[in-house]
Amino acid sequence: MKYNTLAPFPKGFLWGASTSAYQVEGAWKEDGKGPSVIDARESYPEGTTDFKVASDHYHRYKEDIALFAEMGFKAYRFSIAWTRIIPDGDGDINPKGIEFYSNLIDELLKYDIEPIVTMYHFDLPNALQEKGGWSNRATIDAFEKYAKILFEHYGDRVKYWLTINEQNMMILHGSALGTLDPNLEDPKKELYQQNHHMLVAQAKAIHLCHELLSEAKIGPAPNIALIYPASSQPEDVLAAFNYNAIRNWLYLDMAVYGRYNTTAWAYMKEKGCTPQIAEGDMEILKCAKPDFIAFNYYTSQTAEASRDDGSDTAARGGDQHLQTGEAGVYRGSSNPHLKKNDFGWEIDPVGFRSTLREIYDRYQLPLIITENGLGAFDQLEEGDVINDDYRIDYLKQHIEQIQLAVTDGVDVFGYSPWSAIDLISTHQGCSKRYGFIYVNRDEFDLKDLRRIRKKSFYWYKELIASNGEKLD
Ligand code: BGP
Repeated sequence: MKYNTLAPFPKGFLWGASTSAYQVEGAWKEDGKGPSVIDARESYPEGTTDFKVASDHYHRYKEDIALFAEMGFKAYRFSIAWTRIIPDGDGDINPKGIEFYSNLIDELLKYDIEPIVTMYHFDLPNALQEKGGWSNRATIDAFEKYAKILFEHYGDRVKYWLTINEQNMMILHGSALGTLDPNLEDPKKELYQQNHHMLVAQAKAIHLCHELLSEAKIGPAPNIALIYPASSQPEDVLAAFNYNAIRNWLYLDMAVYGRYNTTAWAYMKEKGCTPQIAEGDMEILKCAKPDFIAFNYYTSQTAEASRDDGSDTAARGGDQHLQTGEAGVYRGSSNPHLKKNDFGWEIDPVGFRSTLREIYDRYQLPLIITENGLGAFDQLEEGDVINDDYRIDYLKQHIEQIQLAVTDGVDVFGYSPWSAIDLISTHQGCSKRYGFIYVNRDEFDLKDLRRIRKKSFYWYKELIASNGEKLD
């Protein structure tokens, strides 16, 4: 639809940006923090750093938040490291961990920045992983206990809660994200059992949040990307339906309606990986009602009919860690109409609008985008200048599409791109930068870690000040 006049961004729109604990904080074993599965990782892709120091946000959060405030952030999405709060995931509370996030939240509120808290962003306590991680039902109880502690300590100040970051990526790319034991005999069966446990844990957290905090809002935070069929050939269209169901709707249908998506269930049955459902699980899943949907969007994806000849798997946009395609289900495909970023990820702003519309049509809940952004090799030029026009361009094109979606009638209440400040990429080191603020370090040379405003910093500041009107 083409409009003569666009609807403005809603008043009070939450402009901000995101980070996650293990990617930004550093201080990996300070002040009583326990090891997470990320800390327990033994190897990293060649030439990339570990997460021990990251951007040293743990020690510099005041300086960082002052910069966020200078940009005019209305919100900041960050995650809490479970292992700072409960070092072994299930035992005693670590007062220093409680104190750190309490101070961080107070610092945000000092500048009227709304904290948006992700409760769990990939960094499961390693002590729980050693006891089976999400394969073990006890992890559901541990998560509920952890959630209760967060609500009790921060619920007076935090209004927006996100349960689990990108659960769908943990299931689809479990081996890349380190949540899956690679030696398992039947990894897929195990993954969908883990998935079920995470869904139950999420439902319990949603329920608890509503019980304890009358003012708070809580929602899931998957990575949702609309899947296009590679052509209008009916078999390609069906393949896209399959992948949409397995990648996207499985997670949201459960979070919102408390039921397994029909196609996804048929897929799990065919693959012999339907989870064991304990008595009472479906009731718990059914009664948890999220207040909104948060989702991360980087790009759309494309699928074609499976050829079922062992050649259906393709790397997502050239990223070997993130393969798509599965025999008999769909074949990973690329989209010839889209440009790619430096890392081979396709760029699709229009697909963003379509994704927003599709989610809203399906679930009719307010939406917030909790990740979207461009990873690039930024160059620090003389005089502390970073001309990241490509990032501005990416963000601008995506923000334009949000406004179109708002005009389409989609209820969007915030935009929190990735990332507020440079941090360590999940599996591509710190040279893959996303931030509005440059952190002066290399993969193995920490230099002075000083903060430098990028060109996009000034651009975003103006954009926020105009509530999304001033795009150029
Ligand atoms: C999302 C994760 C983030 C972040 C982002 C960028 O999947 O939620 O933690 O890492 O992707 O991806 P990458 O770091 O691989 O470039």
